[in-house]
Amino acid sequence: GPCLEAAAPVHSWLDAHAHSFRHFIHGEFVAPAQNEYFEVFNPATEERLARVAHGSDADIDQAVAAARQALPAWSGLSGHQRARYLYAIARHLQKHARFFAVLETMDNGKTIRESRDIDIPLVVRHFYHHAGWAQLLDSEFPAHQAVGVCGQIVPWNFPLLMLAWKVAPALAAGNTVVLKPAEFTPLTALAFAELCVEVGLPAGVLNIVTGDGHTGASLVNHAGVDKIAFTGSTAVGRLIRRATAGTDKKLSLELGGKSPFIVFDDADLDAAVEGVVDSIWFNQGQVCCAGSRILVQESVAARFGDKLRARMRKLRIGNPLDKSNDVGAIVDRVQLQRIRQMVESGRADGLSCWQTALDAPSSGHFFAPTFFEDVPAAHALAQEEIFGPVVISMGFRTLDEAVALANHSRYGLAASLWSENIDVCLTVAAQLAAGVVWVNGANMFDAAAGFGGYRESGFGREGGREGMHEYLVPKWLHAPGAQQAQ
Ligand code: TXE
Repeated sequence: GPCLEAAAPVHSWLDAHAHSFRHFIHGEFVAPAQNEYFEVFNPATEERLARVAHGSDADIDQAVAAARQALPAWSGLSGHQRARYLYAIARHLQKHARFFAVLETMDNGKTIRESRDIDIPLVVRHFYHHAGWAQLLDSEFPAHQAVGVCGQIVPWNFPLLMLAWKVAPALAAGNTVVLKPAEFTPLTALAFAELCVEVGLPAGVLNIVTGDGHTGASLVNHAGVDKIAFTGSTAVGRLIRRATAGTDKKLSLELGGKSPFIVFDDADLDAAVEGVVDSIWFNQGQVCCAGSRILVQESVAARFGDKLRARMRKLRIGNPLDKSNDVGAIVDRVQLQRIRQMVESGRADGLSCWQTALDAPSSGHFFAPTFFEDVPAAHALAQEEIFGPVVISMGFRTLDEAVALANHSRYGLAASLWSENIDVCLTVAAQLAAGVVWVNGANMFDAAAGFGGYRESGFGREGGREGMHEYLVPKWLHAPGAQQAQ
């Protein structure tokens, strides 16, 4: 029978808020200026979870003013003092880890196994890691200062993790923040705001304005913002790049991908098949660095295809709160529709399409794991980001052909290489246009590793030392005698 994670703590939290949430500005929950709200649903059940404030220009203005006001005191603290807040946030997240995991699963549709074992532990790790950077700031970045007020816009696929990737380095470096969560998944960010109150983070250091693309655009266009950090679609990334061109705003973009997953003939094929599971069925394929394009050496292609289908038959799809399920729900009806259309167009073009049986609740937004074999490299399914549980494959003969196919993309986020020959992996890795390369693995993240793309996958890095540079500006200070004066 099903082994369900208890949803009661989240239900009582929602009840305690009367299923209604306001913006978080200057340390308080503030009603939206225009009194507009939007609804948030659980995509696995279509249950309405809450109504959430819809941010207007006036709300963004108020949040930016709060961040501006808090900036001198916050950036004036020593790194060591800021580190204490980040450590406290990490500890509190750890304490409430199960609550955040369940809330994330109910808001987003991802399986509880994933939010419990991957998302929330990575969030905690991210705050610990950046507490470390804050502590070392004066010795590691002696001639730098904070950028200022940062506008951060995050997507719905890893709501709290994307918040952590952006908020942790920004605060560590002494910036203040206005964050705009994605409209499908704002709830963990709001619970995080409560946690910041609990740890005594000074008012205005982190502000959260909920809303949609209009709210995001209002943040991008606000003259009081010094930096924009965005993760989301390439189309919106392009709009933001245009909107910030000719301004003095610093910008980092983490956009789409169509990452190659390359299987050489000497690979451990069973391990590679498990790699595909981590690559494309993790988070229902709604992952910017998903290995959505399998390139497989022709001599092993048929065997690999058989093994993959056999593994797909064992995937369990359904209620994300059921601890035994591998694949949960698609975040929203709109996304489900996009995935359906792309799969239908592939079928209409006569491509070979294989799907698992789908035995999932009919009320939720579920989609069966799908495998298109032998897709021509120029076909839309081989070029466009599907952002769903859909993988395609194509064959190659030589190493050079593998590299050429892998780089035949406007994206360049990640790549995954499978071979028992490390020379092959290193030779290929050196030639790929990809910001992240995994050898005999997929979707491995670490707070210490700078994550980001080449080409239309964006620019800037999140995590590690490179990530800190996104939130600092260098300053060469020439002051003879200053050493003695101290
Ligand atoms: O993304 P959007 P959507 C890709 C994926 C997916 C497609 C559409 O292929 O199918 O994008 O998803 C905010 N100015 N990715 O439409 O619109 C928006 O409110 C400022 C890849 O949901 O890019 C949300 O907070 N902000 C991806 C965030 O941008 C704007 C993750 C992302 O939403 C805005 C998500 C505007 N004009 C989708 N318009 C990844 N790289 O991980 C929207 N937003």
